[in-house]
Amino acid sequence: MTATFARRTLSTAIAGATAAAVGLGALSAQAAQTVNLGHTLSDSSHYSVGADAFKETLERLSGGEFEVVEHPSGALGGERAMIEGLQIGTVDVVITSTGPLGNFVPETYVLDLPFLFADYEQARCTLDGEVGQDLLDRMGEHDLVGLAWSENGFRHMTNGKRPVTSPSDAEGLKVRTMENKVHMAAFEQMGVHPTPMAFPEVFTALQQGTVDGQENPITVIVATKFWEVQDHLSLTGHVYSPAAVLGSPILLDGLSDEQRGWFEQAARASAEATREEVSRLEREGVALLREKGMTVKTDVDKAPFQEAVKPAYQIYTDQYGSEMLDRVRASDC
Ligand code: EAX
Repeated sequence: MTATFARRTLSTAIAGATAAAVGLGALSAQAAQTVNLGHTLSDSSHYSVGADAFKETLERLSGGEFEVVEHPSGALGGERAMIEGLQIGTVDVVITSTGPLGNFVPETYVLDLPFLFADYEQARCTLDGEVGQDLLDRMGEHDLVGLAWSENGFRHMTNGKRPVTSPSDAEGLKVRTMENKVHMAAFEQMGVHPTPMAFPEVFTALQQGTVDGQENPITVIVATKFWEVQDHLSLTGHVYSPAAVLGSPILLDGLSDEQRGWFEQAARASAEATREEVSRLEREGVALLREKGMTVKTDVDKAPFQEAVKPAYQIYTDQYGSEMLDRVRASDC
């Protein structure tokens, strides 16, 4: 090897190493890790308010180490598909109702019992307490990370056929339900024909008359413009619908405690922002829906509905036992 050749090789090697170091430095300063967050509702919904809060909080706490990309409107699929995505790591964070969650974490079915909670205060208090935390923890046994309880709202019935103020008015209607055994059992008791369906298909199914009605909180009815395909809304408030902020164990199990803490804080900020938006829509949503042309029955006597769906409790406890239900009832909320 000649001296000249050796020098050139050395200087080339140094130049290469320097370029690599500069490149790596620039990369670590720039390359935030992408966090894909999905939900089924529109970008004007209470879930999007929660997704924005999650993004803002995680990016701020992590100093830009993570970048959250929001995928609203079911762009990553329905809620069941997204929960499966969390388990296999194709989605990182999901805001979802408990609709399909019991299929994965049966302990959460207790929350889907009709008329379990009397009002928002009681539901939020229960989810923020020991029972709620236990349910979040148990998600870890089913390849999911329970980050926080958020909110969808009390569900009400809409349909395109007739005003509903009693279970007998609802009898015979074909109603889209979530893919949830407890909800389906309750609606069967009421005499309606439950048709389980993923949320992204619901608008078209109503438009085409595949089903007569559906049930969802004011929040969802507003965000999805259901007034375009449904004339009648009855404030049945037949069940409280929680939402959960869930993470993928594939992402979260690889993080440090500090990083995981940022995700938990972001999820709590998301839940808080969502609950505020739910409360706002509870105050203002009905007037908006009337303006859009829906007839709204606010004077619904809940007692006959409550009576009609009572057997759903027995069906639930026969299959899942009464431990969780007893704990919800025994809580101080
Ligand atoms: O979570 O499926 C439903 O009706 C849900 O309420 C909706 O996807 C929001």
